[in-house]
Amino acid sequence: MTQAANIDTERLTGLLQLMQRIRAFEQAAIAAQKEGLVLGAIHPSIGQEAVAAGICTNLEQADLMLSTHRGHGHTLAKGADPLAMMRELFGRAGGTCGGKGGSMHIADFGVGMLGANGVVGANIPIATGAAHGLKLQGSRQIVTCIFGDGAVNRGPFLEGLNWARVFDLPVLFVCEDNGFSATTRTATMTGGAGAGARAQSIGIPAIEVDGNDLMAVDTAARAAINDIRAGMGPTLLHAKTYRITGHTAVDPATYRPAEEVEAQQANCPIARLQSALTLAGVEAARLAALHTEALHEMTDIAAQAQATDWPDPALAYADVQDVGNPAERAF
Ligand SMILES: Cc1ncc(C[n+]2csc(CCOP(=O)(O)OP(=O)(O)O)c2C)c(N)n1
Repeated sequence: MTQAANIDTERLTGLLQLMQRIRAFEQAAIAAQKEGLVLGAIHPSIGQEAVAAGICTNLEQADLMLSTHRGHGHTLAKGADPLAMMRELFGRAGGTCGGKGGSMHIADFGVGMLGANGVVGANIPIATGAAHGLKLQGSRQIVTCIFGDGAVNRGPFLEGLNWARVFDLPVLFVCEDNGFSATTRTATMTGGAGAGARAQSIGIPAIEVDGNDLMAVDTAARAAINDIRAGMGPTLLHAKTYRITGHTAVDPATYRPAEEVEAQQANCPIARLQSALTLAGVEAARLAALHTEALHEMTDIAAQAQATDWPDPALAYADVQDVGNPAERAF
């Protein structure tokens, strides 16, 4: 009650709107996947929206970010255009990567989004390298690197965090811990206490936060980002959350009990922030309108993406790393 009375309702309503837009984008993408419109897999982050919103609201547009195979929310929260993102999922012209990358490779350098990454943990050393570059340039920008709890069990986690500590690099590592590594409970394959404990063993401060509590993520991220920008080197934020949908849009997620998912639906960050805002006096009708507007916006965006041309075949080899005649070499 006390906390609800003191909150900045305008700012938090804006963040609720962002979370609704992220969820609606993914719901539209899931519907499109079922119609066969999406090329390649998509990995929804439904239930995890507070991590994206709570962190990105404290970043500047020039700050850099790297994400995972589950990166739609992070990318939208960083400021990418949802129509360009949807076109990318549909493989169309005007997609963030010209329709060649798909869901797992969305990048938009214009808003500092250096890329989602389908290789688990591979974004960590890339983020560290980007942060090293910023430090050498004397920039005030920082890098945020978001990865899942499964990535903590891969070598690049140790390598990237160690390098970041040794060179005091401006990077916020975020373990977005949804409890699962694809379809396996991460606890069954992780020694010790996981992300935070491992970061601390390397000398990196770690903060654990309820990743379904937007206000808690916002507060923790702001403090960490201020410290990093002030030159204190890396921090790790361990945000505990839950993925309500399956691993991919077509995964029925039979590896977990229905009661667990039901309980988590009530605990979802959107429901929780809505309750807090209602308690603080924001009209229920205003909050409900955010939901409806987001659904309309993203349904319309999916229709626009579907109506967009396919990319010009002449551009097939533009902007790809391989030069010369890759098709010939491949066969
Ligand atoms: C190096 C590598 N190994 C395995 C995979 C297959 N894979 C895709 S997602 C995933 C689980 C990753 O777990 P986590 O980082 O916790 O993310 P989550 O999907 O649970 O959100 C795995 C093993 C991969 N993409 N890359």
